[in-house]
Amino acid sequence: MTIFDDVVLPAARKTHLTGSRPDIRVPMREIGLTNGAAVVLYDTSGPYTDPSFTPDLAAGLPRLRAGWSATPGGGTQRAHARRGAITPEMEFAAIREGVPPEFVRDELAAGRAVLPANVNHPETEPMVIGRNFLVKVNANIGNSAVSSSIEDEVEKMRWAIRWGADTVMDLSTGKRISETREWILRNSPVPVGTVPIYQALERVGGRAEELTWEVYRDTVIEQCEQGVDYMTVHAGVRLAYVPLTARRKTGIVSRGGSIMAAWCLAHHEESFLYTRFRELCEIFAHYDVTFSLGDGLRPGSIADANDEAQLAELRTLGELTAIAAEHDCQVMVEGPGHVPMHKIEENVRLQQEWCAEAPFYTLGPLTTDIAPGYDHITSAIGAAMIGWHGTAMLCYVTPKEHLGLPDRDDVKAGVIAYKIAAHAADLAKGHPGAQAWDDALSEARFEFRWEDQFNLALDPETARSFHDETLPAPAAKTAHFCSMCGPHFCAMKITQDVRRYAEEHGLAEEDALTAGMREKAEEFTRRGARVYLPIDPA
Ligand code: IRN
Ligand code: FE2
Repeated sequence: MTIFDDVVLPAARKTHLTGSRPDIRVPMREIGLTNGAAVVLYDTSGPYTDPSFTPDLAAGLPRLRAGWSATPGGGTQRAHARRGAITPEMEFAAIREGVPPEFVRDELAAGRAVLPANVNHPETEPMVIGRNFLVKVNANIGNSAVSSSIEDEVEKMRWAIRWGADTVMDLSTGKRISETREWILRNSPVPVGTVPIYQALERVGGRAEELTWEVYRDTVIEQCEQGVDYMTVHAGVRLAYVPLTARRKTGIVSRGGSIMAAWCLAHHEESFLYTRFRELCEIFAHYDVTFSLGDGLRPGSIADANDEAQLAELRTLGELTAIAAEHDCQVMVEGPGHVPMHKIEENVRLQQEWCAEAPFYTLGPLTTDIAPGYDHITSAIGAAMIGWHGTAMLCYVTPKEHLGLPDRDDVKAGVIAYKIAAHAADLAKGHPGAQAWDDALSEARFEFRWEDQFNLALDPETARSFHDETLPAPAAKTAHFCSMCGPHFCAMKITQDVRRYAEEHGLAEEDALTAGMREKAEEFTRRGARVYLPIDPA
């Protein structure tokens, strides 16, 4: 993996929208078009895509929020929102979303949205997660005991946000966990999430039964001090629910969930995450770390979707959401997993009902189990649907899911698949402004502005290289066809011909179609009534 290559996207320029004070500078991505127009897009990529920025991993990113008010013990974003205050973080996030800051404040106060921003992560560019905002995408990175280095993980973060990941989670379980996380945090312009039980388990030599509240608490505090913005806590895996998984087809598939289930069984005791939850709330509130209440009992197969174990845990997550609210903690609730399409909507409905509309954050879900190697696709289908029904953030799944640790290409494939799902959901939800991007791309396509079509694409390089595989000549970039249909059968070209014909002959478009059709029919017969014409060298 090379560090800091290919950072700048073609025809993209970093612009900034300034807020009510000069240090609120919100980065946006402006794509310049060949017709002189420009399209401005939400930008997660941080200073890395700014050509004037020289990255220095050891020094870390500029501390954007340093002069802002967030301090340990100074109150969470939710607490500020509840007393009616608009913080610079809220204003920043509002500008990004194109909504009034009051709206962000009200959604945070209601617990319908979260703004994950640990007071010790000044490098982060504030963003908001909630069903009334753009659907967000999380990319998981992190090493395992058998694979990859610190540089690789920092590069994966940078790579994931280049393609549009809104947050990253560092799920490292291997060597040098703290050090890896420190490098990621100091260089991450997006919120960073973790699952602290993984590191706590390392500290007790991988023996789940030796975990204690104290080991866990100290791990959490260390991560809070470093600046982790949100943490997955599997506090809904209660002792009584573990037997509910016994007859499942795939048992417990959550890593954190299985650790806590093992602890509960070994001690035959209620989970310390559940019994000590209020103490945890105090710690989270002090640093403004956002809860991501883990779905430790999520279904791991189509057969187990929406079963008793899953729903019992969800009810408990609702109870914990209410407790966290008493402490002004920000809360998201995690969801599945593997769910067939007809059972997806129920997941959102029950979560919203039982968890006081707290933002839902789901892993996919995979809509079928038959395609290992393609689970970014099986799950992007579910992600699009669940996002449409109101899920606020989608945790990506890469093609390596169930098979191995994702590499650079897998991270890209996963993020792109999930950006498609999230944007499709934004469109279906009628999010104001979401369609402007589609419209700009469609216009470029219809007008054969190939360069614009590439540059507006989620993945410009791939679009361009696919086109150039068959028509690499520069002249083809202005041609009114591509190699899919060839010059004589391009529907868009024919439509344009019809329109021109109508204009020239003073006809309405429909009459032109009829007249044009007649002419085309004659031409067709004249040319020998063959569908596939010999290649026209002209
Ligand atoms: C998201 C929704 N449900 C689970 N997730 C993510 O799955 C969670 O945030 C974490 O990044 C990852 C692994 O969690 P488990 O397997 O420990 O539950
Ligand atoms: Fe799975």
